[in-house]
Amino acid sequence: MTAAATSSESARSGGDQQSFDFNAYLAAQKQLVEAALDDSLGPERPESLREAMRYSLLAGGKRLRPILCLAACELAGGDPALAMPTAVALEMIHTMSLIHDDLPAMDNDDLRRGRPTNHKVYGDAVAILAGDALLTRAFEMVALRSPGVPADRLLKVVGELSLVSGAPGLVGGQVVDLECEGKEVDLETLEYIHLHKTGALLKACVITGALIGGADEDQLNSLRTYARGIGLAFQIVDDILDVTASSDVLGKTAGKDLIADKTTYPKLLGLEESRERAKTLIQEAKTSLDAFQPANGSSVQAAPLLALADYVIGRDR
Ligand code: GRG
Repeated sequence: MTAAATSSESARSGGDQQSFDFNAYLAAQKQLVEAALDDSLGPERPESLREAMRYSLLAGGKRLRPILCLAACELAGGDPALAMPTAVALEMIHTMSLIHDDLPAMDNDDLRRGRPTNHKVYGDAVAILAGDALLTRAFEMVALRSPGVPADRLLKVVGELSLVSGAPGLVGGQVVDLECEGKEVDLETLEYIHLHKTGALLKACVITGALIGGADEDQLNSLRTYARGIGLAFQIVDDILDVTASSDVLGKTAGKDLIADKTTYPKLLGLEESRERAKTLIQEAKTSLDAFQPANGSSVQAAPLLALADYVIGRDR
């Protein structure tokens, strides 16, 4: 049995979600992910680039994306250890997007994951290139460093990663976000931005994990609904935390949306309605996992993804 599979199973002491120890699960998965991330960047040259890549990739963070990928793989019946290179790839894409998002030409931020942003330490040029190298390394992780996964599944994973990284995903969402700066934005446009900037990558985490685990089309559709719900809810909570939490707790500059007069869910709906909307989305996401419940009503298989949905809404950073 693999290390990744063991940690997930050992978090369950009984047959239902109540007996699933989510904190133990999260801590164990995080530890596995951190080790895999550390392993993913070898003694490559030039040293300056390697240092800049490691600086942001190993700077901490919740590691929600790789953990979602591992959990979806397991839910689909696969060995989560086989999904680890893809989980690492997803965290690399996420980290790349944070490095680029923080650049002066984009959000122009000084603080990320509790430390100075990549460009503040290494300069704009190296920060851009470190992001580029992480993005391309992500594809290498899937195509060249995923032993034991059938090639047809890896090809589908590469397809998902290329869609999410490009115009139909992160880049498209970021461009619309930049174009909307200083303008009145309606709820539909806000949702478009967040489904592309934030939701698309969370969806890719769930779908790639499930593909590696061998999910069928019905299961993938249920997981798409799940991922849409947690993706939007994640961003609503992010907008709420920008107003309610401190920079110390967040590890990034709090209150930036207000200062930049950005359209956010709290700005459009108010704090209370935003919270209600996030709750509804999480409930819908959890319901979509009913397709995975065994006939006896036990939620044992879906326990990690159900608990991760609650985590998305309950998080404080
Ligand atoms: C260059 C191909 C290419 C793409 C980059 C810059 C960009 C295009 C997109 C921006 C995407 C972005 C930064 C979205 C924000 C997503 C978000 C809410 C991030 C915070 O995620 P957390 O809270 O962070 O999970 P940690 O640090 O915990 O991982």
